[in-house]
Amino acid sequence: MTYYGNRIDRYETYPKNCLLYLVLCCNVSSFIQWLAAFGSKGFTAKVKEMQRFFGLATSGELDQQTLAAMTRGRCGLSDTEQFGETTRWRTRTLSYRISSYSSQMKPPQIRKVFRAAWRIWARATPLKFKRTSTEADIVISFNIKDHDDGSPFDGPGGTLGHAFLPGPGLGGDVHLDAEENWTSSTTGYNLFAVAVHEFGHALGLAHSSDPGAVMFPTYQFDPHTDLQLSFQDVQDIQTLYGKSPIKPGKPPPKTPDKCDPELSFDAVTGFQEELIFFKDRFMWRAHPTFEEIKTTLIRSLWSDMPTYIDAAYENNGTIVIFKGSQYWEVKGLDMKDGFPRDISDFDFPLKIRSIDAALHFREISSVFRYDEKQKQMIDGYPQMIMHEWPAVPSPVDTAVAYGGLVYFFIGNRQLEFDPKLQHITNKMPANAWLRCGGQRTMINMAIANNS
Ligand SMILES: [Ca+2]
Ligand SMILES: [Ca+2]
Ligand SMILES: [Zn+2]
Ligand SMILES: [Zn+2]
Repeated sequence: MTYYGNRIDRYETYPKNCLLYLVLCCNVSSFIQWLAAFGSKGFTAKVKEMQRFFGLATSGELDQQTLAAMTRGRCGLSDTEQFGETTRWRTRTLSYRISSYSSQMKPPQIRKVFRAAWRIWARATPLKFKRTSTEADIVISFNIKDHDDGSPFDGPGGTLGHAFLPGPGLGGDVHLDAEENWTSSTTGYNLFAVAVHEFGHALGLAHSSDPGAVMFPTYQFDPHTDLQLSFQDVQDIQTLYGKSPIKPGKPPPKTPDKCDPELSFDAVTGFQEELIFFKDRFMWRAHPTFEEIKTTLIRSLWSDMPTYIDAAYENNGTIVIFKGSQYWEVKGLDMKDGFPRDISDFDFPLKIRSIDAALHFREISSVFRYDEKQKQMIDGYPQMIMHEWPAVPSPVDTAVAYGGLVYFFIGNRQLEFDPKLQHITNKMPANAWLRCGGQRTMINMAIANNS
C-alpha cells in the first residue's frame, strides 16, 4: 500500500479478499511484507486479533460470523495506529468547496447533507464552516478510480472514501468514491454517516476505540436514531479546538462501561451457548470461549435490530426481541422477514402493551411475562402452568434462564434463582458475567453446573 502525502483514511465496505482486510485491520503495510513476516501462523494470529476487535470468538478461523463481520463497512486506517504530531487548523472559520458531485444524488441534496455533517462538528466546537465556490481549506470531491493521489478508488463497494489531515493543499480534503450508491436513506451507503466520519479526519481526528463514537472505524448507520457525536468524540474534538461558546443542550451519549458498578441492562438472552446483554445501542456477548468481552453496537451484529429494547429471549436459535408493543425475530445473523409484529400474537391479556422481561425454558417452550403486581411470570399461553417466583422483588429489568437457573436483573444487581429449590441461591452485581475482576469464570461455571 502506498502512502501518499498525509492521506489518513480509507473507508472500506468490505475487502476484495479477507487477507487484504487483515492487512488493513492489523497495521501491516503490505500483504507481501505481511506474509514474509508472519507466514501461516501469523494468519491465525491476525484473524484472532480481528475477532477480538469485533468481540467474536477468537478461533483464528474464518468462520461464518467472522466473515460476516468482515463484510461490514469499516475505515481502512489501522485501528491501533496513533498519529504522531497533532495536526489542527489554526483558524476558527474553515471554508469548504464541493468540486464535483455524485450522479446518485442531486447537488442540492448533497449540499444539504454536507451542511448537516459540518453542523455536527460545529455544535461541539468554536469552529464555523462556510461553503465557497472559490479556493477553500477543505475540498470535497467524488472521484472515479485513479484520481492522482496514489490511492485509486475501486468501483462499487470496497473503499468508500478517504480524507487528509489538516494542512495546505490536499490537507483537509475529502475524497469519496463516485461509483458508490450514495443515498440519504438506508439503502446503499448513507452519505451523511460517511461524511461526518471523514470530516472528523479532515479536522485532525484519528480513529476512536469507543464503539459508540462516530470516529469508530466501522461504517455504521442507524436509521432509527439521530446521528450524534458520542461523549468521546466531543472530548477528542474539544482537545483540538476547545469548547463551543454556545451552551450545550443535552450531554452527548456516553458509551456504557461494562465494569461500571452501576451498570444495569435493558435485556439479557441466551444465544446458543452464550449470553447476550443489551443496554441502549450496545451489547456484550459472554461466550465460554471468548477471551475478552467487548462492548459492541447491537447494529454491528444485527443491522436491522431495534435499540433500547425491553426484553429478549431465545427459542431454538431464534432470538425474540421485544420493544414497546412490537417484537422481532432473528435467526443467527438475519432478521426474519415480516417483522416487527404486534405482541398480541402472544395471547397476553389485552391490557399488556409492553414486556418488562421475557423468559423461555427449552423444556416447556413457553413465554412468560413478568407481572409487577403479582410478582410472577404469567404464562403467555393461558393453558400452560403458572410459575411463581417467591422472594424476587419487583419490578425486574430483565430475566434469563441459563444453566438450569434463572437470573433476575434488578438495577445493578442480579438474583440467581433455582426453580427446583424455589428460592434465591445467589446475589451478584448485574455485570458479574462480563469479566470485571474476580468474575472471569462465571459463564464457564454456569455451563459446568448445567452438564
Ligand atoms: Ca469503492
Ligand atoms: Ca485542502
Ligand atoms: Zn476513518
Ligand atoms: Zn483521493
